[in-house]
Amino acid sequence: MSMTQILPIVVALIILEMHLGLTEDPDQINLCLRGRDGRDGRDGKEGAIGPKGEKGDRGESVQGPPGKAGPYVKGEKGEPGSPGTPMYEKRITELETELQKLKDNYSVHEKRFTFTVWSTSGSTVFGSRKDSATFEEGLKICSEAGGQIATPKSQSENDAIIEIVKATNVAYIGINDRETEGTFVDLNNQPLKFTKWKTGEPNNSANSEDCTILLPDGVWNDVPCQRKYIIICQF
Ligand SMILES: [Ca+2]
Ligand SMILES: [Ca+2]
Repeated sequence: MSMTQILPIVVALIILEMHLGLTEDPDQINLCLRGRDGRDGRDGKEGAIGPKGEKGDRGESVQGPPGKAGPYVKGEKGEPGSPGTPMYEKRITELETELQKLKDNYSVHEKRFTFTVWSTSGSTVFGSRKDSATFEEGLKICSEAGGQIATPKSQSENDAIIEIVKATNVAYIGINDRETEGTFVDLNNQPLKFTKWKTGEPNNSANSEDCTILLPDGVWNDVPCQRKYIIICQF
């Protein structure tokens, strides 16, 4: 074998020896055996569009700041008001009203002072000035004195009225059936809870008896309202 044929073989052995002798690192050995990594390949194509995401939470409502005030617009001038009442005129009117009330009150008491016969039952006071009048006139006499025609609601009140009747003779009481024939009521149109009718009464004699009198013996009789009897008032 000539030198020309031997030399490549020697060089190859030397290179092999260099790799085997210089490093024992397996990676270096593999590198020598596998050669170097190639270049990175090109980027791939874009993937398909993914599914739609879930609906997000509802946004929070936030009130904005107030707007600017509108423009000032002057209205038309109003009509003049009615003149005011001076304070002293107002006070005079108030005093006149109070004076009239006092006069009315005094008038009631003035009439009551003219009553000459009195009796009582509990807190109820009966009085008469011995007027003879129709039932209608009697209503007015008692009203002007601040009362009503005497209307007994118990034996005690009936007895108290009898005291006056004995001194004045027969007197009206407030019992009547002017509204409904045969249905006797008091002056407030309330049904009676106490009665003291004379035997055979009320008989509505001649179909014309709608008012009632109290007789001296304490019993009642229906009579025509136009007749005049003593008026007894209660307060
Ligand atoms: Ca009658
Ligand atoms: Ca009668």
